Order: sequence, then structure tokens, then C-alpha cells
Amino acid sequence: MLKKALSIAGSDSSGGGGIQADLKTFEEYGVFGFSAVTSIVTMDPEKNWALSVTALEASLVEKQLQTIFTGGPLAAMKTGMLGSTANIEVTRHYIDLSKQKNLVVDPVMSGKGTDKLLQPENIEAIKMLLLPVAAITTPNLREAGILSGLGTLRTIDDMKKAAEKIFEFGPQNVVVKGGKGISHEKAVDVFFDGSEFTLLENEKLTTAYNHGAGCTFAAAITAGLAKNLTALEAVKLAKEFVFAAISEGIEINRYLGHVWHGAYNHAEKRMTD
Ligand code: PXL
Repeated sequence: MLKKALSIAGSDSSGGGGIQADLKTFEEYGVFGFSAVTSIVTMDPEKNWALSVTALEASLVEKQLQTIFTGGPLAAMKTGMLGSTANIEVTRHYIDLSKQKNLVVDPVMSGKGTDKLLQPENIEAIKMLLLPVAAITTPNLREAGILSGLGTLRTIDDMKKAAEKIFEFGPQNVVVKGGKGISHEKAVDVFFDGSEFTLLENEKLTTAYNHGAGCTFAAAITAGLAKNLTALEAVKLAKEFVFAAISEGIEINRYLGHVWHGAYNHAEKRMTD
């Protein structure tokens, strides 16, 4: 039967990350995608592509969730950028109501195009309201440093320590994305299920067209969980999916390029005749 998945996240007007990445990824996995938009992200070409986030009212987020949850059960759910603490509270309410077990929490705090933290005021609510009910959370190095309280993470050992600390907030699994940011010849992610660490290694990709990689990774894990993969299986497949997407990244404008969400399935070849 066709599985259904929901993304509660921001809209990336540039088209590579956020809700746009999530729905494209769900489709590639053959999962029916729903979305509740929490915020709108725009970029200013006059100001070197500076990001600006406009959060939507929690009442509007709630109306979207009410619409979506009027249907049958969802096989999995993902949270990305949430916009405000009030939006996080509404989100948690619907997670509880629906008793959703396959919840992927992408603790979005940083974005390409800014060194500033996105919405630092939401960090506590992510920790207290979302991590305890997550099947898995997917912080990048910077987010893992903040959530764990360990600050800058430099080594694989640091990533393991951060994963252990984040696990204490209650998620069933943690994957810390080291990517290219760790001094190691490979790109390494650390997966932790509360007892064992699994190191996931890939070739480092040199392409600069990787906007949307983080959102796509979390969405791919969500779709994998929807299709009954275990968390580790879902992470491994998501890594392959994102590796292909980055390998075939595309230039969008003079500021950035996006991952190609359809790369794994060669979606560009569909509907040609
Ligand atoms: O990459 C983080 C991110 C998450 N969600 C939305 C975004 C971005 C970065 O641009 O726009 C909506």
C-alpha cells in the first residue's frame, strides 16, 4: 500500500532545501508527501544572498495540521525549520495525538548563506519537546555541538561524545553528520542507537552545489522509515541517495547550486516520450 509521510518545515524559496526538498525526496522514494509550512525563507540577491526567515502564525500551522490529520494514519513524519516556539508546541501536540513513532527531527539551526544561527530561541523547545519523541535526530556538526553543549566538534571522538549527550534528551537514535567538516580523509557520519556506534563513511565530494543536502538526507530517512526500514537501514540508504544528489548538483544562480533530488533514480530521464 502507498505510504504517506508528512514534513513540517520551512519553505525554501530557492527550491533546494526545506519543504521543497522533502516533497521531492518523498516522491523519489515512492511515498505520498504531505506538508505543513511553518516559515518562509527568502534570499536577498542585493545582499550577497542573505537569508531571511519569516515565521508563520502558529494558528495557521495548526490549520494545516488539522487538515492533514483528518486523513488516515501517516507512516512517518519529519520536522525541519519550525519558525517559532509556538509552532513547535503545535507540532508536538499533533505528534502526541497521532502517536507517531517514525518521527525524524532535523534540528535546523544553520543554513548556507549565513554564519548566524537560525532561530536560536527555538533550541530549547527542540530539545525539550521534539527530541524526546524522535525516532532519530540528524544534527550537523554545528547543531550537534550546540545541542550537546560541547561546542566545536573536531574529531570523530567529539562526534561520538556529542551523539551520547544528545541521546540523553530521548531520541531513539542519533546521527551526527560530519560531512566534509572533520579532519579525516573520508566524509564521516556517526550513528548511535544508545548502545553501539556505527561509522558511515563516504568519499568526500568536492562539488560546491550542495544546498539542500541536509534536508534531503532527513527526508530520505523519513521516507525509509515510512517503508519499514530500520533507522540504520534508512540512514544508509539516505546516504546513498544524498551522495547521488550531491554528485549531480546543479547550478541555480550566481550564488549557489542545489543537490539534484532526482539523481538516485535518474528522474531527468522520465517522461521523455
Ligand atoms: O538548510 C537549512 C534549511 C532548512 N529549511 C529551510 C531552508 C534552509 C536553508 O536555506 O531554507 C526552509
